[in-house]
Amino acid sequence: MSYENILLEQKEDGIWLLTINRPRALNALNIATLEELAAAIDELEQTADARVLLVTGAGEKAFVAGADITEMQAMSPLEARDHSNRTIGTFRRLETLSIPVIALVNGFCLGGGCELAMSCDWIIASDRAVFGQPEVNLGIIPGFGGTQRLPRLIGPARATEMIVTGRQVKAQQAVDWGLATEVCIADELMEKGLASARSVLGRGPLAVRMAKEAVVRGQDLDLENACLLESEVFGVCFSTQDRVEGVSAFMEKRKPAFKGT
Ligand code: CO8
Repeated sequence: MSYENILLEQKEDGIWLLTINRPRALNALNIATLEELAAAIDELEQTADARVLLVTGAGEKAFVAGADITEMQAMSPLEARDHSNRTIGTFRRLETLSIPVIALVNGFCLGGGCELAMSCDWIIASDRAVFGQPEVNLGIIPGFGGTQRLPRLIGPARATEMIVTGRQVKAQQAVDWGLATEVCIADELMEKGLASARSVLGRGPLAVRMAKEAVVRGQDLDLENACLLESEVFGVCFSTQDRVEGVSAFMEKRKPAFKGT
């Protein structure tokens, strides 16, 4: 499928890259881009050899500088609510995609951009990354999940402070607070992302999928039910050939050859 506002490409065996590609508008998420993002998620769900997805923004200045503010000007309250709802659905589909999704953040990561990055499984930041939820400056609040995901990631006090003041935080602060996992120099961001993705590839594909499912779905449950979910998913792993291969390879002191079955 061809897209106008995003690029979806295979970088290496098993590793796919989705780039938000509107650098002249700092990759702001207009409706067309969000529709393409939803279509790309459909495509990735059908792509058997996709094992890890990297998400980034084109150009050197921004990951994504937010939802497209120009489009918001004429929105009615109902349209705004529907748009928010629809996009929250798209971001949830990214979050629950069956493969790990890594955000590579290379500059402004604001508003809807920060919300997109937080819908990924983890964030690697370049030293030029700046995170923030500046919506209050526009007289609105985050509408793509920011009021919910940010406090879950960095705690309610820091999140509320960021959201009600519009305070922006740099890469190292984001790492210190648990929003990003690591920071690197900008030129090395893609290589860091690829290295992180490659470190997933040698593992049992079904185990990776099950682990992500337990983590993502478990977040919404109380501890008792979340641990029950883990036991269920753990049990499912025992129905796979990968489990037989992984355990045999350990016993035989060799590298496992997982087949994803
Ligand atoms: N939307 C549309 N266009 C944008 C956006 C945006 N979010 N951000 C930047 N641009 C455009 C600028 O208008 C400019 O275009 P042009 O060259 O045609 O004038 C171009 O990108 C370059 O931007 P600047 O000239 O402003 O670049 P600077 O380096 O001077 O500043 C900033 C960079 C600080 C990032 C600045 O562009 C800025 O403040 N951008 C807006 C950031 C922001 O407020 N983001 C939050 C948006 S609201 C949001 O995301 C809510 C999500 C939920 C929505 C629910 C919908 C119903």
